[in-house]
This record gives sequence, structure tokens and C-alpha cells, in this order.
Amino acid sequence: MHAYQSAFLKLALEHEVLKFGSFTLKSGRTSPYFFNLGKISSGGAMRELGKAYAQALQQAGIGYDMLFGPAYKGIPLVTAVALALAEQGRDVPYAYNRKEAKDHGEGGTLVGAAPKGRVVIVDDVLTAGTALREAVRLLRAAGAEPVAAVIALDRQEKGPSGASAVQEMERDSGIRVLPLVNVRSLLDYLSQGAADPATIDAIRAYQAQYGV
Ligand code: OMP
Repeated sequence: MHAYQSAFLKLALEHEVLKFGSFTLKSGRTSPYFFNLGKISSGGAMRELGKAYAQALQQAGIGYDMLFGPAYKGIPLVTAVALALAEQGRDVPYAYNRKEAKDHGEGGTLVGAAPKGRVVIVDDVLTAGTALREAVRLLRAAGAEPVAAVIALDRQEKGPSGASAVQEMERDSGIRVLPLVNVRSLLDYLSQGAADPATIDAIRAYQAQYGV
């Protein structure tokens, strides 16, 4: 594990991003854990998160022209990543969308830099891949070329056709998925004393059903 990955896991656990219980996911699955990146909600924590995303992006060595953050959780994330990259001397344009089109003022659903060229999507979690597919569609419709998605957590689950959601996403849309961590590394980290054995067993049982 890279230093930025363990720093990210420490940050996430300190801010109670990870919750245990019973949660209905966007996919309709009932999960014993939920990763809520919205808990990163102070300037200092968001700065650390932005740095971790920027490092994951740099590590991947991908060429890109701009960043895009899908509404809602992608909006503060894309801003934090753009700030972290600027701190390192790279000033990258970014854009985000509204969930509902605005019919006055500047109008439309896209805000920020006009989408063009090679775009990296910045989002929180990938389960079945529905949220990222939507972002890919939106960017293509705007004439841009989505090339990658950098996310905090890959839950390593099956997608709509039963294969790995990440593999389906990479195959169908041609974009690369760059997670800070995946559920396996999360489980390894939790097994070192950060969660009780019953919780870890519940996550493993869920993974046995929906995981890949
Ligand atoms: P998919 O569209 O199925 O990939 O689900 C991803 C979205 O679900 C994310 O953008 C989140 O809004 C939400 N989500 C979480 O934030 N954390 C989780 O642990 C699980 C989900 C989820 O609903 O699957």
C-alpha cells in the first residue's frame, strides 16, 4: 500500500466515513457497511483528501486536460483535487453539473470550464457503476472525452451483467478506474484492530454474494 493510501484510510476512519449496520444502496443491494465521503466536512480534512486523489491520479500517469465532478458529492471533491494539483504547480480547469437544469441566468446543467479534451471524472464510490456511467454519458454528450475516473473506494462488486463493475466500466466505456483503495485493502486495514471480527465477517459474507 502506498503512503497516500494508508493516510487516506486513517483520515476516513477518523472522520467516521465508514459506517456499519444495514444500508440500502443505489443498486438496491442491502450492505452491512456504507462509505459516506460526505463526512469529510472540514477544510483541513478536505485538503488531505484532495491531496490523496491528486497523488492517485499522478501515480496512474494518465494524460488529461481537465477534471469533472458529478453532482453532488463530486463537486467539493473535484474542487479539492484541482486545488491540490495547483499547489503542485499544475493549474487544471474543472467543471461540474447540476442535477436539475437551470432555466435562467447562464442556464443549462454544466458549470465551470467548458468540457473539452481528455477529462478525468472525480467521484466518491463505485458499486455497480451507474453513477460513473451517467457522468461518462454527460461528458460525451458535451463533446469531451472521458479517459479515467478517480474515486475513493472501489467496492469490488458485480456490475449489471454479473462481471466486475470496474471491468464492465473499463470495457464498455473505455475509461480507466483509479480507486484510492478497494474493499479488500479496507478489510485488511480493519482486520488490524479497527473493527470487530463480527463486522468483518458480515462484510466478507456480503462480498461473497455481491463481490468479485
Ligand atoms: P453505483 O452507481 O452503483 O456505482 O453507486 C455509487 C454511488 O452510490 C456513489 O456515488 C454514492 O453516492 C453511493 N454509495 C456511497 O456513497 N457509498 C457506499 O458505500 C455505497 C454507495 C451505493 O449506494 O452503492
